[in-house]
Amino acid sequence: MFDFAGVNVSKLPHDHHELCAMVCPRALLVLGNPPYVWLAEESGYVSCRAVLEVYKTFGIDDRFGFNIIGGHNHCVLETTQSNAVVAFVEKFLLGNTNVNTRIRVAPDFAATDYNRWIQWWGTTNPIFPGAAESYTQTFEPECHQVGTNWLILTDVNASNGKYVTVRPGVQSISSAPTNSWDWVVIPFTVTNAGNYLIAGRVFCPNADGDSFWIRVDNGSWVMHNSISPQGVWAWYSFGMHTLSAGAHTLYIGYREDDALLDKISISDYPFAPTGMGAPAAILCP
Ligand SMILES: [Ca+2]
Ligand SMILES: [Ca+2]
Repeated sequence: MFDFAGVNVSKLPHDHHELCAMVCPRALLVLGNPPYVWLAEESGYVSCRAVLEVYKTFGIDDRFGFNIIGGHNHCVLETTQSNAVVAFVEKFLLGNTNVNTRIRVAPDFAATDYNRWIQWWGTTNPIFPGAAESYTQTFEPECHQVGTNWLILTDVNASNGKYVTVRPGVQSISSAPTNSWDWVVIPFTVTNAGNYLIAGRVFCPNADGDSFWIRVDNGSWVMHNSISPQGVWAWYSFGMHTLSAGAHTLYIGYREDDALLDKISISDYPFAPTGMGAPAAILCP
């Protein structure tokens, strides 16, 4: 459980959905304050979405509301939260049945894929959506824009038989290389806003050849160093990325030479592929 301590407290919606669901069929309003990290509001939000399914099942979803919003001190109500409290008091303590209590406010988590956690509800089979139901796209870097400082080389153990790597002796250790001829550029599109895992099938021979720079759209370059395992083709996670629906661009910059890149996977399934991964939609000779 220590994996979910400290700054990671928000990553595991654990048991509060059960605690809140026990309040049903009585009315319940959940309030939150996302900037306070230890309140774990993203998991609180997912828990609220789960609780809402319970109230819906009983046909009383007006009895459950949540307002998880920042911009106020700890234990101090923000204006829309005060209004939410008043609405619940009006309806459920004073009997004013015309008040709207279907309050679902959590602007910080508009891109949070809560459905991943609750999609099984009603099936009696509590499992995550599998890789087969996920939105996954793969790309062969050698078939996209490969800067002239890179080489396209062949290997029977590489997907599509080819991989890319920087020219020997060319490195960019302390910051990402700045010119387009230093990059591999892969445009891609996602149909839904959400969190996506970007993974690369890489071969890193040793500690002097085990790193890349990664950037998505106009974001910051992120260094990935000490990639493991070493000495084999393997999938490595370049991290989860929150993406809006629509077109995006992945930039890969070299860092240490000898690091090889075979394939890229972008998926809302939160685990890297195995083997060669799914076939890429765009191939080249
Ligand atoms: Ca290194
Ligand atoms: Ca390849």
